[in-house]
Amino acid sequence: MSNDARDLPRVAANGLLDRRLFMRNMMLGAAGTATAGASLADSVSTGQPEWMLTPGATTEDYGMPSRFEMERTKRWTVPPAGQIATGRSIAAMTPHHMMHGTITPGGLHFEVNHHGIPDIDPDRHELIIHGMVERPIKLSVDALSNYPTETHNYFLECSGNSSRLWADKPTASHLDLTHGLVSGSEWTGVPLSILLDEAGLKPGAKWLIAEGGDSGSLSRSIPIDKALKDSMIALYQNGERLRPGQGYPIRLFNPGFEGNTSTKWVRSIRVTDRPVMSRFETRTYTDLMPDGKALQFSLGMEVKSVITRPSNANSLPKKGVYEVTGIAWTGNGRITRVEVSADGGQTWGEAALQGPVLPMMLTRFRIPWEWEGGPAILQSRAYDEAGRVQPTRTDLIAARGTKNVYHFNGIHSWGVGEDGGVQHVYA
Ligand SMILES: Nc1nc2c(c(=O)[nH]1)N[C@H]1C(S)=C(S)[C@@H](COP(=O)(O)O)O[C@H]1N2
Ligand SMILES: [Mo]
Repeated sequence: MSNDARDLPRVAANGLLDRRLFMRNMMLGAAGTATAGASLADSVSTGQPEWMLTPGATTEDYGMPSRFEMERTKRWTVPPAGQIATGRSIAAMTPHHMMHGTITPGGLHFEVNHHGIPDIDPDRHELIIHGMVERPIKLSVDALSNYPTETHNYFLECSGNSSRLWADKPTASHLDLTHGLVSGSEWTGVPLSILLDEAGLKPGAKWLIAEGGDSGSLSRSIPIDKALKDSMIALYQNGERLRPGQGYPIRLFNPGFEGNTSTKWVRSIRVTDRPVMSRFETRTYTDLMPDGKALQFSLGMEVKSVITRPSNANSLPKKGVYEVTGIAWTGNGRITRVEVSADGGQTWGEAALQGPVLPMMLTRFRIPWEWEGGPAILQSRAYDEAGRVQPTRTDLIAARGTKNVYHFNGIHSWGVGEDGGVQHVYA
């Protein structure tokens, strides 16, 4: 095989290479340094670090990540960790520049808590299903745990994710701040249809109002069709019980819908014939259009993607071949294709998708790219099985104006400078 990147098959301008090159193990410019055989063997017998000299720690009841990882792999929190919230909400953003694969570790899942995280005793928490039902039911967490469960990998995205990208100028340079309010997990829970069936829906039941057990009890109205299709009362996340910030001990989970409908710490589900018009669906979470009217119940999340590496957090140390990778997702089902551009959207190359590609879950994409040392603008564009394509920022704004703060799904651009620095730009 040739060692010269110039011989590698190009699929788009400014250095984008064929996605199949990874399978042929042709990563050039990799970081490993070759040392002569003899000196390498020496270092194995002489270079013993202190942790090899005495027996190590014992095991723990509940294991934690390495203290080195705890130190460097952090969510971006607002307000910063340890400070007292003065505003209404507290958020934590997933550091996607440090993530690989598609599952977000529990401790790094994003969080939006409008009224803090309640410290709920699972033995005292109950879910009540009432309203337009034949038989209202009350379920303890224990009782819920005995129902049949389903397990699915799903993304969860706050509709306010990427809201800064509506601004005139690229204000937030960091990936955490622009795309940190989306995460992916394996969720296990009881299908809501089973519980609604047990309660028995009365004729005319069209919506349900889910209310959380936090002090401000966030409530949202959810169409009954969605609830019967694939909503669940989630108990487990990535095999363990939900984390407190994710709704411990139980949360509603509406796959593909905007995050705020997935009521955490859920304690009441009331079946009704109409939406309740709670403040979270009138004052908050509506989308103001250019004509001054507001879209309401814009519940589904649209097709979207972002390059997570390189990003502002990883500049390019030298010319060479790099993996450009990122995540794509859509509330409409599966991602079917992701393209990457290195010239600001003039030419595009198809990225490889990491399988299995699951509906309403993060899909990782990657493509090899040779950075020749000149300026570049890296972008990704996702397609889904509903035939939707991620719009350019310009097209999105032409359609929706800039009065709105939610549901930004436009193409994101990373500008690469001649010094290898990477920064968020508008292209
Ligand atoms: N009870 C309750 N549920 C809630 C919230 C909340 O503040 N209280 N925040 C909502 C918002 S705005 C989002 S985006 C998601 C975030 O879920 P996560 O914190 O598990 O990522 O939870 C939703 N459910
Ligand atoms: Mo949200």
